Amino acid sequence: MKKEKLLVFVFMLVVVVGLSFVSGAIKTNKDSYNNGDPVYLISTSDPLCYLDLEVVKAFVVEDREWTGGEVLNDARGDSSEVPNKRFNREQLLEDAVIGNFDVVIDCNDNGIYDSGEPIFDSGFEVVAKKGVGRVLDGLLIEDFSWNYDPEEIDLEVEILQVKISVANEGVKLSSLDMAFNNIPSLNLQSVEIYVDNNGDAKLDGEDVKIGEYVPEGVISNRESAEVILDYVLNDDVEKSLLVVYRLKEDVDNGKYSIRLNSLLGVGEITGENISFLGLSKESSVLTVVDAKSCLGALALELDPSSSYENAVVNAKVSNLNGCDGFKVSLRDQPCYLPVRDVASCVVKDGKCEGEVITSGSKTYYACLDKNKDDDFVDTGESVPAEYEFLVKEVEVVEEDEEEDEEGVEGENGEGNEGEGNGGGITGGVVNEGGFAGNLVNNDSFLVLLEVTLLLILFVLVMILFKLGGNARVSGGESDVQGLLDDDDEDEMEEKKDKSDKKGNGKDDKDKKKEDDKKDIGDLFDEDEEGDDKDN
Ligand SMILES: [Ca+2]
Ligand SMILES: [Ca+2]
Ligand SMILES: [Ca+2]
Ligand SMILES: [Ca+2]
Repeated sequence: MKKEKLLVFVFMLVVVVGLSFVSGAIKTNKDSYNNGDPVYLISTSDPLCYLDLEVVKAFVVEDREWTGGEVLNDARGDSSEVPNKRFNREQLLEDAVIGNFDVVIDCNDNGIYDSGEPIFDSGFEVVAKKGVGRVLDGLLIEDFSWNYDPEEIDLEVEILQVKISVANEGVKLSSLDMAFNNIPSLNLQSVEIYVDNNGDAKLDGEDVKIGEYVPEGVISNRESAEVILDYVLNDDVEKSLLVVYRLKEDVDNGKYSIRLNSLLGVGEITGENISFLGLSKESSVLTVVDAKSCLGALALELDPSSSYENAVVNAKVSNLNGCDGFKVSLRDQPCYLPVRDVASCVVKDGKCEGEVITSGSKTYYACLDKNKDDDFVDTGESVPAEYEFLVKEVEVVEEDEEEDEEGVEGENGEGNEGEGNGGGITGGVVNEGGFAGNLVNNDSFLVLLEVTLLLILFVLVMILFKLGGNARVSGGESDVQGLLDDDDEDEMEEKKDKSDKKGNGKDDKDKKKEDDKKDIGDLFDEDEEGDDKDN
């Protein structure tokens, strides 16, 4: 019995000693992490498992009570290998997700936790990082003035845009605190907060209202207000908030602005209250001025609206109400263009008149800045009127070609009558050149004609001489004369004379040769006849 008791004792001792070798051999580098953090395993036992293995399998499993025999399901999808020895850092997780976990080393690789295998049973937790919200400057809205305009009712004014974003987790926006700077007290319908989805700092159909403050009565200077918001701002998404005043028609003239003091929300994961960083932010300054008094759609009448000559035209402006004392600019360009007035007038009893000196057909414009915002683009602020410069129908002589032909014949008179008609290019040139021009052109043509005729005559005379022979020269001469006008006869004679003088020496030689062959008497008589004519 003593032996048996001894054996049992020894066995128990071995088990206890064995267990002591494997228990508490592993742990993670921290007990608590944020989502996204890396997680490392530390081994304090060498070896981890009393087996001849280089590496062993490590399981990250959901936290539970372990008694032995539980199946190991790795939270990462698969187990990982770690050295079977003492080590300081082996990465288990790169990017921790939220939860509570234990770590088990499966020494015998059977996918089951066996009693005695290394285990980190107290485990580690991964908790969400608290969101961090920020407010940044948005598009700058310049200080501006506003007045009530019954012809173009617009009571919404955008006064401030800011950008908001949050890191680590989404945030449900809960409230916005703001303080007014009103001189005097502000009479408005509401202050509205929009998510400016198209980021243009203008209220439009893209934008979504997420809260509003409706005051009871007027808001005095330095008063503050809280706007309850309903909007979830997602992690890592930047949005723009737009603060819009919805004014009342009878808001007092004055200067108004607002300051955002705080923006609060609740973390979507952590449930923690989050106060946005980056506040406060001041809005632009709204200056409310007198409501628009000058009303009516500007009308313009030109008297006369057409004429045959440049004239003084009365530009009559009318159809105005409450505009007395306002200046109306009269222009020959559209009102939106930065051009000088051609005339102006000051409204009295809803109308006025200016004198415009016309110069050709034109559109004239009347321009009146009814709402005093330094432009002419608002309702009924500009109007055009047509002025027509009439031209008398003048019969245009379409005889340019005929005129040219007449000019050739030396009849210049009609060409000169074309003054001011502005015919074709040719006509214009003729007119500009006047009589002298025609003379030059016709002269050169006449000279050309004369030279041509003389050349023909010369040739004919030469033929005559060649044909001379036995033919009767007197007969040939009469034939030639039959071909010519009476007018040209003298010129022919003159030319012939010149030719005779030039060719005298040669002619004499020819004559001597011919004398030898032909009847000398006949030729001699002919020469004498020609000489007699010249004389
Ligand atoms: Ca096992
Ligand atoms: Ca546990
Ligand atoms: Ca917008
Ligand atoms: Ca205007």
